[in-house]
Amino acid sequence: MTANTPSLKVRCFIGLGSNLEDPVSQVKQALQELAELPDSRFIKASSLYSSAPVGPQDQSDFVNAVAEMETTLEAHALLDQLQSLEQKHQRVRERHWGPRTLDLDLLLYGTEQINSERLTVPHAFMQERSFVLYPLAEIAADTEIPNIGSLSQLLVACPMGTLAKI
Ligand code: ROI
Repeated sequence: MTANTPSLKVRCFIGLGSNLEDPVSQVKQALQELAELPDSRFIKASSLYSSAPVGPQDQSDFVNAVAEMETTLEAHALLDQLQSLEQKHQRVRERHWGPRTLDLDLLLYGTEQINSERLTVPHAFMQERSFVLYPLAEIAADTEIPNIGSLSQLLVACPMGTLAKI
């Protein structure tokens, strides 16, 4: 069996973020929808967190969370599912690093490193973003980030900043 055998269950983590159109409801609704994805099992989600925007500051604070799933979908097939959920939320994304209705990022897919045109896993910048690392630590403190290091080491170098549990 190879890592790509479709029936193999892969543990993965998805980052959720929203700062438009009632972000708490957007994230809660998206967690529900993740639980209904085909060929996947929802395991758990972190608390919801608020944080000041990383990037342009002239936008509202974000609501963030991280979900743990188990899936038999190949990574790009899972990405397709996540993107169609984003579309369902009539995702608005006005500009690069600007406000958005719903962002669903595939943070980790098993221990795989993926660099395709559509997908970078581990997710780019996750190692320096408190709104990813602290929610992830809440549900999976022992996580190793492929080619980067242990989550506990990354947390030492990443202050919580404005991040707060809602
Ligand atoms: N900032 C925060 N705090 N949370 C996010 O989810 C988030 N997502 C983004 C950018 C615009 C980079 N900033 C963010 O895509």
